[in-house]
Amino acid sequence: MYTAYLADTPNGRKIAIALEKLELPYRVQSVDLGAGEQHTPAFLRLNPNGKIPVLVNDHDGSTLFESNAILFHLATRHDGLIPADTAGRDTVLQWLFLQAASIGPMLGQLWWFRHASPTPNEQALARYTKEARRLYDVIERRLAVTPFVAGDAYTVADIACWTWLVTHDELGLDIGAWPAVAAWLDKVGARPAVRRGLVRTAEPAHV
Ligand SMILES: N[C@@H](CCC(=O)N[C@@H](CS)C(=O)NCC(=O)O)C(=O)O
Repeated sequence: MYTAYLADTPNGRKIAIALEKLELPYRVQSVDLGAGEQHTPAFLRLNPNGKIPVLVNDHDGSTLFESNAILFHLATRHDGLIPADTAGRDTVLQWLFLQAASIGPMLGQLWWFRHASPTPNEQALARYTKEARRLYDVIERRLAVTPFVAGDAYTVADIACWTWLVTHDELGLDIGAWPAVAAWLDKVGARPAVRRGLVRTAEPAHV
């Protein structure tokens, strides 16, 4: 049994989607980011970085933070979300790092300057819109040659990228500019485990 400390955000949604796909038992512990629960001493003991998600293995008490580290951990211990061969795993890691290092931070900044900044900042909006568009271009080029982000099979790299790239409307980006990404977003979004994971993340109080 796992306890997943989550909020209904792109990085939180990843974990429930993976746990659903792997059919692992877990409970969602909702973290109220608006109330600052991620900064409490109890939470900082789980993640000194003060961010969700965190996954606790209730069996041995071990904890993991960083969403893509959690995805990789789960995928390498259970069948179904990563290739068995080392070259295939390298490719998955490559896309997981790109998501964590670029897609998450750039789209996250764009969201903040559009929806949370107390003062308008046209330069920041222009900069992060340009960089977000460039990253959609990167995934468009990739999906023009492979059906999934890391190659022929659906992997944790798709989960990591999907929860972010699916937020295009909130970011003011017209997905029509990226037809391969749009088709992949629909294809991944229709997967039953993705739908279940989104429900579990959105309604943690009920589970
Ligand atoms: N690189 C981290 C980023 C985690 C992250 O930014 N989490 C956000 C929610 S998506 C958060 O906890 N924000 C609250 C805060 O920064 O105070 C990961 O992939 O887990």
